[in-house]
Amino acid sequence: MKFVDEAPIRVEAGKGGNGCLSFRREKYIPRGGPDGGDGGDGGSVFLEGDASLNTLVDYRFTRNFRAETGQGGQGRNMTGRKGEDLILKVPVGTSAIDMETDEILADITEAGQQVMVARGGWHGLGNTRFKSSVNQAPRQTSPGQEGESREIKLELKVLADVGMLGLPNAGKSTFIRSVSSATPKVADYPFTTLVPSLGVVRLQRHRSFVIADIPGLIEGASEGAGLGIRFLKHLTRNRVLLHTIDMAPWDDITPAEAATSIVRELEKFSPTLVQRERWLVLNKLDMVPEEEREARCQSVIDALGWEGPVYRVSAINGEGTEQLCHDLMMRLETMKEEEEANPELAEIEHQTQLAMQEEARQRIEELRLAYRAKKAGKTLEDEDDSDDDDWNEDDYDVEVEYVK
Ligand SMILES: Nc1nc2c(ncn2[C@@H]2O[C@H](COP(=O)(O)OP(=O)(O)OP(=O)(O)O)[C@@H](O)[C@H]2O)c(=O)[nH]1
Ligand SMILES: [Mg+2]
Repeated sequence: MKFVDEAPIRVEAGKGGNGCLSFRREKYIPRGGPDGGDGGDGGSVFLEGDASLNTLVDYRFTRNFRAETGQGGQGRNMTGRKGEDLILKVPVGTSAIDMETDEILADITEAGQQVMVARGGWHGLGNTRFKSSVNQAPRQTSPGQEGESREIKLELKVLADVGMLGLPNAGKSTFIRSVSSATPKVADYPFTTLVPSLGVVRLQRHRSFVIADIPGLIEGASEGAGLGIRFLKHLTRNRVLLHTIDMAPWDDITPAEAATSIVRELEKFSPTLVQRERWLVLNKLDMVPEEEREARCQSVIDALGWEGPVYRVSAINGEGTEQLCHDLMMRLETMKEEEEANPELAEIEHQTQLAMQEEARQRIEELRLAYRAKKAGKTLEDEDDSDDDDWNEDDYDVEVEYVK
């Protein structure tokens, strides 16, 4: 699942410093010549690729960027100081588009790569420059030029780092609402979320990650029940899965049963996906009387034989969610650092993703064939049987792209 993170910003390069009008004035040198220095160039604005960033969320908070103006020239032929360039750090993969002309100004494909998006104004010339054999005392100077300014749109295709997994109604969308600025629909009935959506969780400047809300999964999904498994495919690209469990369900299913049923479905879908890093998120604890909480949480942990991370939260009032997001951020950063230090790990990750996607593809293909066979059988039995099954092949291979 890709989504396009966008941020419109305004960049303004610095104006060039003006040239100076000045004559040498010294004792005993009655008619000193011109000595007005040139101005300094205005600073330019650059984009620079930064591997540690993965969203454009920071650019939603500050939108105007201005590089420094060049200083004016001075007497004694002193050149003005150049305005400082402004370097805007962006994630690798960012493109910058001029909003007026639709021209692509920059495609940042590597860390450290710099591309200018607004050129600083040229410096003005001091009067010294205008001296000639016929004009020994020019009074002419030139002004510094304006810097370029542009409205640009930054665009980045992002992949979710974290994926939500759980039964319908577990509180996945509520969680995303509470930790990001995304606002997926929340309601007290199953299958509220029908298509995946993404939210950006921003901890602080330059630290953010992307989380995917996918529709709930139910028992039998791998055989096509509910919304089926079509959306599980998206989870194959996430680094950490949050298995969310409703600890105060309305129906008869216990949290422990709910938890194990999801794992069974995952196993059927992709044995590699089930091995992925998964964290348990025990949700809606505000609904459980305090004295029962620990036993209920333990029942889920025991049922799963769980040894991984466990978080006890209440998505609706944000209890425990901050710590969870903090730990997720740390974990994602560590993974990235480890992969940078050891390219072998990155290759293993790549192969794992390919394996999961292949398993997903096969599983979906099996379902497709089963569906076709069923449909063919039906047609033989009864020519008029209307096709009430809502299998739509397009649903299975779509790469959903979200523009926010
Ligand atoms: N009391 C309480 N209610 C919650 C909590 N989290 C979610 N809910 C409620 O549970 C219901 C379902 O929440 P959603 O966020 O829509 O659940 P979901 O997992 O996204 O469900 P689907 O989209 O259907 O898969 C809503 O009525 C929420 O208000 C919580 O921590 N405490
Ligand atoms: Mg939902």
